[in-house]
Amino acid sequence: MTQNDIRVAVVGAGMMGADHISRITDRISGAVVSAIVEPDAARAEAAAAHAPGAQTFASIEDAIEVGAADAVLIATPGQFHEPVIMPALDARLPILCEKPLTQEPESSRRVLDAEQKLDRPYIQVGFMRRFDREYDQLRDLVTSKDAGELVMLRCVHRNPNVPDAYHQDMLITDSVVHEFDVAPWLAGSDVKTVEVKFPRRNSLSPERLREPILVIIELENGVLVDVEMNVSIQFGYQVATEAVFEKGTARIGQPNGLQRWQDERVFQREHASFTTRFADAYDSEIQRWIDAVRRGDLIDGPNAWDGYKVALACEAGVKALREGGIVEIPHEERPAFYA
Ligand code: ISE
Repeated sequence: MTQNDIRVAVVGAGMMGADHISRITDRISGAVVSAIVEPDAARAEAAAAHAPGAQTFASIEDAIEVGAADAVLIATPGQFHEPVIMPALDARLPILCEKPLTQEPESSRRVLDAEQKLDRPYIQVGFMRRFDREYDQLRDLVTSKDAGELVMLRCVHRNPNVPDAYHQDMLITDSVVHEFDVAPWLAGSDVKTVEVKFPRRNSLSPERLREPILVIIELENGVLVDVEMNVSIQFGYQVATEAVFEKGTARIGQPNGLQRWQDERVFQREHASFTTRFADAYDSEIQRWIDAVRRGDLIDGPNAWDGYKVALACEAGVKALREGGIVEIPHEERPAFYA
């Protein structure tokens, strides 16, 4: 640790929190994990083993009270985000909040209201796909108009399996949440409507889930996005997009690396989890956030308004999933505070 290192409190030491703790300790420059906030003592202790010198706390308030951190990284489940964001905002600490910002538009609005009382945005939302090199290249292609206007995005989002706690609505709130952020970012336009279709059910899905699903998203500029959301595909983790332009197409997220031919077969490795598929994107996201905090810009990525728009899209998505039909989201202007 150097004197100028940003002291980060990581809140939540589950899978994502532990991943970020190792990342900050081993790969990020200019930052150190100074505090681990986790009510489960055994979990906190296990996480602290990867963060030399970090103190452990049962609540964010305790960590703030003793001035244990300069910035806060929130990696708890979504329903616990607001109670951590509010005291951190009060203490004027820059925040990187894992997706979602909060789980419903009402709580996201409360966060926006609290943040807009400050001088500028303090909250960055952890939509890591925006930091993936190929997504970035695709966005450049869209804005360059080299292939003409973008007309469609065809997305696949496939998980080999999901934990027991994953329930039906999470197809939208935990998984398609990423497309609700990244598709508008790629296409430069907000979500207008959401519809969910059910193909034949995968008999290998856990009994509580009816999936895969096909989510059809219309953006305000007319671009149509379809997402195959699949959480029992068994073979591996795959997130890919084909963009259809007026004069051509482009694909990202194709398998890469060594190809092997043997015994009349062709092999190529596929990811098993988002932690490896997006490892470089997470590294870049956290490094850029730390650099922004050190510069005094505080954030460098999706802000709380983006998080709020995604919460609106998720609410529409859950309604479409439960009740069917095409669910519309009323247009709202982005406040100048979040320009
Ligand atoms: C998980 O929570 C994530 O955020 C992953 O990126 C996503 O692919 C997965 O479906 C979610 O469960």
